[in-house]
Amino acid sequence: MSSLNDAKRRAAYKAVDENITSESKIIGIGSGSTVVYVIERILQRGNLANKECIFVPTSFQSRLLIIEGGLNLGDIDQYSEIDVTIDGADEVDENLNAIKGGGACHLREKVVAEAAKKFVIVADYSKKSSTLGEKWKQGVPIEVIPFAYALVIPSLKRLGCENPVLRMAKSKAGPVISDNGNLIVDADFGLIKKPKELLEKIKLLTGVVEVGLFVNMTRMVYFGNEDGKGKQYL
Ligand code: ABF
Repeated sequence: MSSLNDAKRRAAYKAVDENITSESKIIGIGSGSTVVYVIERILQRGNLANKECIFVPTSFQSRLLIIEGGLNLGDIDQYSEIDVTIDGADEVDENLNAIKGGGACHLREKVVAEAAKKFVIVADYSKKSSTLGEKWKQGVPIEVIPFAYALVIPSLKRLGCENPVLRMAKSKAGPVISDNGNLIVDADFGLIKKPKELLEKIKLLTGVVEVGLFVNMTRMVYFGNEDGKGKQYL
């Protein structure tokens, strides 16, 4: 089996080649390491092809990728009708539902995904599962307003998560703060057989801003399998 980086690159290249056409003018750019290869492939098309396009970021990281690539940066307020958004994921099940937010960016990612006519995921084959929670063991990422943190923890326990964890910065000096100034709580619910049901329950909790479960949103997933057969779509 090829290396994961080869798979990321293959998934990203194929997703760009098959989904960013001459008709694609407003393009949502996700976050994470696989998306770096999406920008790489877009830049290979050449400036002329990119000149007419506007690229809408989903995070500080993707904003930097767009700027450093010399691409036209667009604001979601100006370009809220996006032709295609390409983003990464932490895990994808056989119905193309995804866990996202390992990078603490899932709120803006979900906004830019929802604004797109077509939402496409690029994720190496290690992210492919039959059921969410099978491989991704860090829990469902949940963005929470700081004021409500102490309320959300017991609420998540009542929903069945034994140990909701406040995501700390690598230095452990303090919590991860999202681009929106909120906290991230990772809540492990084990195997998630009914992602839509769980998403709805968590989303209703007071103080929860957004949940890293992307349900019934994804048109197509590229896993970058060597034989190219990794592509799945609904
Ligand atoms: C972002 O990229 C996040 O939603 C997700 O957690 C992460 C996946 O990162 P990578 O592409 O590096 O695996 O889309």
